[in-house]
Amino acid sequence: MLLSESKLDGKQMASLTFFLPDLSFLPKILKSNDLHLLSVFISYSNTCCLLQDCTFFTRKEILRLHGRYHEMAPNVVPMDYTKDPDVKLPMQLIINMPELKENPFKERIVESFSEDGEGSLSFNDFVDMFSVLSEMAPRELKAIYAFKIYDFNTDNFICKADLEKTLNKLTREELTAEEITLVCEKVIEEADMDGDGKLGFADFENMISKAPDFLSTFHIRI
Ligand SMILES: [Ca+2]
Ligand SMILES: [Ca+2]
Repeated sequence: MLLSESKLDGKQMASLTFFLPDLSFLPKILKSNDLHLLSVFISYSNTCCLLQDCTFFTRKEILRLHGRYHEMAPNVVPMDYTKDPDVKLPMQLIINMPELKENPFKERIVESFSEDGEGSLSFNDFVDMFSVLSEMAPRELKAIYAFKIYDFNTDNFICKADLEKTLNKLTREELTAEEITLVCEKVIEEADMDGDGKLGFADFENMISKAPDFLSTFHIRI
């Protein structure tokens, strides 16, 4: 359903406009120009905003996250955020956190949450990242970011080359190149519902709905 096709009543519109300005995820989704992602996101963000003020963390957890962010670069990150400082930490610092260090997708994860697209994270980006990766984040939101993470060349599709990279990381290069190619062809053949030879978000969503455990690996505790 495209956003423009949705028939919202006045009350729903009011709740949308109430929630939208606070959504720090939104610019990134909008950048992808994908209305399907946007409409999926809005329906879920409404639910989660009602629950917990747009992040899945309590105030105490956010303070703890800030402690972690601060300790990576005490000279750069201020303790006082009331003046809205323009501070970003480079990817290299973030991917060395114990929570991410062993993750084969660590660079892609950080890139996917980086507002500047270069892998640097502001504190907001940092909170978004751990929020989506937390166990409380809804499956649909995790699916949106999983798709972004596996879309290595950021063209809004998961093609054979993206899948090959994913598989190489997952199997730590235990499969031969031929085996990888075969598996990728098979995955695309089975999941490509509209027959364009690559996986759009709808194909991907459908594929992971058949693999209930798929997103359970998408959790990080902090
Ligand atoms: Ca791609
Ligand atoms: Ca397709």
